[in-house]
Amino acid sequence: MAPAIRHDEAERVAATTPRRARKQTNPLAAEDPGVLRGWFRQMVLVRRFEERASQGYTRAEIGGYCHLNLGEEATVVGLLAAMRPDDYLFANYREHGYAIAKGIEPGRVMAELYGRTTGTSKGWGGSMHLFDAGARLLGGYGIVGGQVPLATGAALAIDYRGGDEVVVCQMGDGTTNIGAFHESLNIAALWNLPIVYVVVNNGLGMGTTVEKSSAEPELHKRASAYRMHGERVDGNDVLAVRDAARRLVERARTEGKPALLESVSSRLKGHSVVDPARYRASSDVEAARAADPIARFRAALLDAGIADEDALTDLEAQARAEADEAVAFAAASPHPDVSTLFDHTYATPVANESRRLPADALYR
Ligand SMILES: Cc1ncc(C[n+]2csc(CCOP(=O)(O)OP(=O)(O)O)c2C)c(N)n1
Ligand SMILES: [Mg+2]
Repeated sequence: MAPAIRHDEAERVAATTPRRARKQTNPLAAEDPGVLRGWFRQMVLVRRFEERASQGYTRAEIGGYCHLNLGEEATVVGLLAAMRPDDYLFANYREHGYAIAKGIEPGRVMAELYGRTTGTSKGWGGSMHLFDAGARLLGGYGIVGGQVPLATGAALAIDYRGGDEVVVCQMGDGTTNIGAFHESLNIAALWNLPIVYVVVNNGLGMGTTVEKSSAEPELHKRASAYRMHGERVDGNDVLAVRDAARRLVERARTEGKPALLESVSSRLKGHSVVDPARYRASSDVEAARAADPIARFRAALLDAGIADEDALTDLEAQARAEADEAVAFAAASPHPDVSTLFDHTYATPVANESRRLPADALYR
């Protein structure tokens, strides 16, 4: 399971410090309250969006595979808060929340899940293949580790052109055992590429724990094999994620130094929507629920006086309405016409080989 970040000390201090004194030392006090409330709304939006995606899948409105960001909202929002709009993001197949936080309308994300023409990939990609060059989200990848060399190549392209954008490459813990991960980190370190590799360590690659799959379960230490900076952050703390990611992103931007950030978080549900996660001990699931990043941030906002109960309830209602609107938009959008099946493929046509469509007869 995900190696626990110990909060004992912080909790002990919080419990013994008077409320007024705590306010003064509260790290949230140094932040723009409007920005913090915006993060909260975005985290709740990702949660509600994913719950609606799960429903849509169960009702067979969504096909293919479907992996959710439930429990990882602080990592999603904190990471994107550290990036400039013109920075590039590559992600694995668990990317719905990242797409929304990168600024893509939730309706277009849901429409892609629903396989509709209004989706980010015109309905031909689905849940694992969200892509929007304008928003600089360069995918959603279903092959574990597929995004890592591509993201490294994008960082090389930025360097080659003399740009000052940074690439952020999100992946899961299981991905750090793929060969391309090591090849990519090696070349990024050798060539000083502007890239931050972000490993979301949710403790599990499908049903296999990090301890069972990784000889060095402290994944941030893998960076040291390439003389790259690596560090671990509490992925359930949105401000901590933003701070760590911002530091590393800006260092990549100004000094061309790549880095590896390990964000320790938990999956609240199974690997994909259809996985009941029976391999998980109930104590592990309970620990994940107890560490829920949204409940934690909500309490912190109240405690710091950034928002009162009414304001937070209002933001929650707004987020729920936005997720509902995304579903309504997707459901009302047209399906692509089957004749367009090959319109966006790269395969070179072969002479005399007809491009058979699903309803065509195999032999004539
Ligand atoms: C090359 C490759 N091998 C195996 C799979 C099957 N597979 C899909 S997801 C997954 C686990 C990946 O776990 P992790 O990187 O921790 O990401 P998470 O799902 O936890 O976000 C595996 C083995 C795949 N998609 N691609
Ligand atoms: Mg994982």
